[in-house]
Amino acid sequence: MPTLRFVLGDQLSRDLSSLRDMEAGDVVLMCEVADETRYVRHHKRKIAFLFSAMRHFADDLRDRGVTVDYVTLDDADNTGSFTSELKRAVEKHAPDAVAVTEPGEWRVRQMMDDWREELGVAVEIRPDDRFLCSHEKFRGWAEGLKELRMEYFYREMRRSTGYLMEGDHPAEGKWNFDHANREPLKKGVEPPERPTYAVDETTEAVLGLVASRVGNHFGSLDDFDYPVSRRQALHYLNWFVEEALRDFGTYQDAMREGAPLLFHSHVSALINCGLIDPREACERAEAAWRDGKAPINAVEGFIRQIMGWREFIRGVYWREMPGYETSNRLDAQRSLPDFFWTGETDLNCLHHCIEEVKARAYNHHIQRLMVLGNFCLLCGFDPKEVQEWYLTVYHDAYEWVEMPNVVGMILYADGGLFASKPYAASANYIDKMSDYCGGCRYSPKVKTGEGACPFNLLYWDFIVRNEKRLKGNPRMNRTYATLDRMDGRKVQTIRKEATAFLDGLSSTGNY
Ligand code: FAD
Ligand code: DLZ
Ligand code: SF4
Repeated sequence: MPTLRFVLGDQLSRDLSSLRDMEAGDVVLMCEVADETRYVRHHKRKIAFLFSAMRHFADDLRDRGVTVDYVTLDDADNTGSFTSELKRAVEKHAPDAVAVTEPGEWRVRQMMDDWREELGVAVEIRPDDRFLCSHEKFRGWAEGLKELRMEYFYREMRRSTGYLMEGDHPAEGKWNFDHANREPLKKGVEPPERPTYAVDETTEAVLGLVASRVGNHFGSLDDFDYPVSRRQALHYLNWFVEEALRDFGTYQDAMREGAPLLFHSHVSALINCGLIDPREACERAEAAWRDGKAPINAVEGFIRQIMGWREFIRGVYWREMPGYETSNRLDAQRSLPDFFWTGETDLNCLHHCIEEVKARAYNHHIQRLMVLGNFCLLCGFDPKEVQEWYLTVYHDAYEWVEMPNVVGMILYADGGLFASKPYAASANYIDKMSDYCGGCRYSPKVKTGEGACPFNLLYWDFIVRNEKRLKGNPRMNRTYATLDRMDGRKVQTIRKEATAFLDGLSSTGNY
């Protein structure tokens, strides 16, 4: 038999490098394996989404005449890991060679590097060129730089891809329209109604399997309505471009109780597993701008997230691994509290974000960054525990994208490799950008004493606690100048109340 082509769960792209040169007689291997469901205890909804998407992708391949060896999680012969399943398939199909596309995670790359020796057959590991920036290109760009700044990387990407360029110049004269993308949601502005996708037989079977095998994992399977096939994913992307993109920019940072998706695309899980190509997402958005259907601040903002941040984050991961996962430059040691798993907290903003992630395996960027992430930073939660939480709860989470966002962006645990200062904020930011505070037992305006918002106490406690580490940063000058002017007794009160709050957090580690 010529070639066995092993496709992983986040490689569901017809034009994948390992599928490109298919010949008659080749077999595609796909497998649902227990090890992947439990290296962290992924949200049930993420596993159900991915298994259903894998099964639909296998059916698509079969419809095109491809032979697929698909191993389900409940197959009696399933041995439970990528390596043992590949070994079994090699024995069964006796291929001349195995072809794979490089994986998204370091731990899987290590497995792949051992396969040649373990399997006794040629294994070709091909680049994942679904990303617009190769490892070599990113390393070349980053070479010699002490600090990596996404904005400069992004400009290079704009130039090299030609997206939103008019000759040598950025469209409408500016690289970045972020200043127009910070509006809170006004009363009366309603997000559009989303398309939903009915549960078919394949998804039904997977939901049952997930409930029976990993029913004790975090989150809910109820009301599953997310796209699971290439056709549905494309429909969802097109819907976003037509109906939500125009307001995506303006309200990108806004938060509203009971409106988890707002004008966000909600396509990260579809891009990350391969059902949507990042290029087609950028191209459709750019076409909407050229056709006058969406303004530049929205389209530039969307393309920057995908072609800028997404590619940059992946570049950081592969450049910094291994070792990046243990970064802890602020020496944060506190355990994550139980309420991150239960949602049972009287901090209204955190309560809503956690309830939403339990229900949908999704929060939008500002909830991840400025509510949950900000709280983790201010409290000094252990970066390893925070990484595990973020990798567990989101349906779009893979280590290559989760880790730099957690270690570098929210926790400043890499000492500022790509963030020029910690994203630390008091309650004022959350109050300005959301309606959470109105329904909270705390007040964002109260700084100490009865009713004081814990974010206010924790913010200054964080600033004082990390003074030695952060004071030299020019971008922190104003903050430390304010601290220097603060009354010493007030600082003492803040620290005492912050400590009492932190000591009151329960972390049993039972979740
Ligand atoms: P939109 O707001 O509509 O943005 C469009 C697209 O841009 C996203 O679909 C995504 O592909 C890309 N994007 C935007 N911001 C980022 C970013 N910072 N890094 C990489 N891609 C980005 N994204 C993941 O895909 N997986 C993760 O595990 C993940 N973990 C995160 C952890 C933290 C602490 C933070 C702050 C962000 C994380 N993000 C992660 C990035 C971002 O929050 C999500 O991509 C986004 O919220 C997904 O929702 P959306 O599709 O509606 O995105
Ligand atoms: C996330 C995930 C899960 C839960 N299960 C599987 C699986 O059973 N089979 C599979 O091929 N892939 C799965 N994945 C995605 C992999 O974890 C992902 O391919 C690696 O982390 C590399 O990025
Ligand atoms: Fe969150 Fe504080 Fe606002 Fe309550 S008052 S919702 S805890 S920011």
